[in-house]
Amino acid sequence: MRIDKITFLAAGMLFFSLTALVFAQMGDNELLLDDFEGAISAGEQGTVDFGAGGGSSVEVIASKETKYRGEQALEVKFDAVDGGYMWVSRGYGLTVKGAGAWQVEPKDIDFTKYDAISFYMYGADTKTQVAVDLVDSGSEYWRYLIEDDFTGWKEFTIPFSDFFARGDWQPEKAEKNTVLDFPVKVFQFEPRPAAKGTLYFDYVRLVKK
Ligand SMILES: [Ca+2]
Ligand SMILES: [Ca+2]
Repeated sequence: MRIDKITFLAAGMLFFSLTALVFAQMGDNELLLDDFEGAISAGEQGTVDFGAGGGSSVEVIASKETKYRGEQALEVKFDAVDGGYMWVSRGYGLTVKGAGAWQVEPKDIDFTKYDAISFYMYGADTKTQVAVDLVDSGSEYWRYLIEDDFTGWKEFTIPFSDFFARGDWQPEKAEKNTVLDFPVKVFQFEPRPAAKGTLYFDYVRLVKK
């Protein structure tokens, strides 16, 4: 009886140690920012800050069918015309307050642990570029361009050092110091003109490359 009890205790301790180790490693190397679960809705009371101008248009909904992880992904149906623009943003300090729906708030993230952002995009093979923007703590907009030249899910991991400060546009209030100031508080996607199609995004993380 005694041996059984010790064996049981030892097995239990081993299990908890391994579980703790796995969680510790996940915590060190990667942090889930956004899985696009829960309500995905439009408008000022919505949960995604998105819109378009200059003749372009964009619609954003939750996709239950095409998803990479969990119950759903972010579906972005767009028509990007020459001279137009659009944005699809999740994060903090935006006009749409409900877009601040990350798994963890920027102020609680130790950005020294991570050096890249990672996410999955389901391509539409439109041959257009998709701008991936980060907004830093001084409201400065940073950009990296990826190609929509594939179909199906593809993972992108973009080092912070590969982003460039946008020269085409910055908000009035931005501290335009061309330094990526942490914490980053917003990520956003913009399919660039001219193209029309549907893209999906899922499983946005901070990672250590
Ligand atoms: Ca998801
Ligand atoms: Ca800055």
